[in-house]
Amino acid sequence: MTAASGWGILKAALSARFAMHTIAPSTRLRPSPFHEATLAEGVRGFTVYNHMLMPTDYGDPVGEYQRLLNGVALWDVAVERQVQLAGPDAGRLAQILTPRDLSTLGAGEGRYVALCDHAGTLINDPVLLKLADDRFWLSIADSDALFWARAIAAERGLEVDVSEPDVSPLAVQGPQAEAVVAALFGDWVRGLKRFRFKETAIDGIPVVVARSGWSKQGGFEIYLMDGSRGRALWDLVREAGRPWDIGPGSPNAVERVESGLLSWGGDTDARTNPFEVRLGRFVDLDVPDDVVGIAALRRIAARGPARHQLGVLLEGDEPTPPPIRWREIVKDGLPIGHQTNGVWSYRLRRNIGFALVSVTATPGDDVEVLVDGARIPGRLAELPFL
Ligand code: THG
Repeated sequence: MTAASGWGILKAALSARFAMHTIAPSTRLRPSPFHEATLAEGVRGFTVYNHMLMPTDYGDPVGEYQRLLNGVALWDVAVERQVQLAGPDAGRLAQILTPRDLSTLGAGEGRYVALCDHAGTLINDPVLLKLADDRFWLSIADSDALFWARAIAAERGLEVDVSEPDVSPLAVQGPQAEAVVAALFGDWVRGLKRFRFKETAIDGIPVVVARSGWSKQGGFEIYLMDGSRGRALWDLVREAGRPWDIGPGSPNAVERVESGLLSWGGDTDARTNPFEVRLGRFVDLDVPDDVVGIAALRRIAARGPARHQLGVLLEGDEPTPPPIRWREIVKDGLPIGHQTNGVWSYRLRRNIGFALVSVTATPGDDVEVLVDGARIPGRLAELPFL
């Protein structure tokens, strides 16, 4: 695949911009229970997420991408921390924290939800799991939702304990993920619908098995419920996946941009509301008035959001390095918003990204993107790209 030569250029450009640094060991950056396993796999790069290190790179970007699209990959996503709501008011607190209607959510079901502040700003976009009427997990993105949930619970006088349990997800993603997870746990996993889950155990390791994951290639997440067994669980999945040539990977920046999945904190800023980033379908305006932010969200919905999220394709057939800052987008000489992420799409053979732009801009519009001082021609597009 000629993408490999493209990658060579990208790597050269990257190393010119980022020197190689090390991360100081510290008990403040908590290791994942899968940390030793990922080191043994040859992990090469990390990002910081929820005050933890998350593997992002095993040294073979094209191979890792192809494994996700055509095979099956194993991801250490322990950084997707759980905020547990436990107690008689757990269900009330869950509904107060999100404008998505939870009245029909059953035990063993999950849902992708928006957390908003009182101004309707999106402050996290977790997967919510209902374990029982009095126990929920928010599987959070990269913001301190635990403190938020505690504060709201206390201010509302709710009888609920908010804590971080010893739970760490391991994602198995790709078209062969179902075969691997079925080989491990049994054929019942094939019947799981998206975001549904079951508590079970394997070799005495307590886990939750869910159909979910931050890719559009299908897959499961195995939530490890005993942090001392990380290596054991990793090795079990690795062994079960051998017939399908499983290998290590990580949440894949290229695939998620092609697929249109949101990265909170990367694609959002401190003023972004859910309507602007395609999460309006998860906001139910008729939830009770005590839901945090609902009054503001109703006002925004009535007025119509100022920005919306589209794709942007840049001119040129050479990979450019991923942006580390939002890039200004200009249309007819006027700034209309920003490109919020950027990757070289192996399938489209273009530099692509998300555009958070004025609603006056629409797919098909010709724009210019400011890339390191240069004005690169681009075109707005519908999301997802693929
Ligand atoms: N799994 C778990 N926890 C997580 C993530 C995850 N926490 C952090 C982060 N990812 C939360 N963000 C997302 C974003 C998108 C999706 C899931 C979590 C997702 N979206 C689909 C989509 O947009 O097409 C489906 C949405 C739907 O139809 O309901 O899956 O990945 N445990």
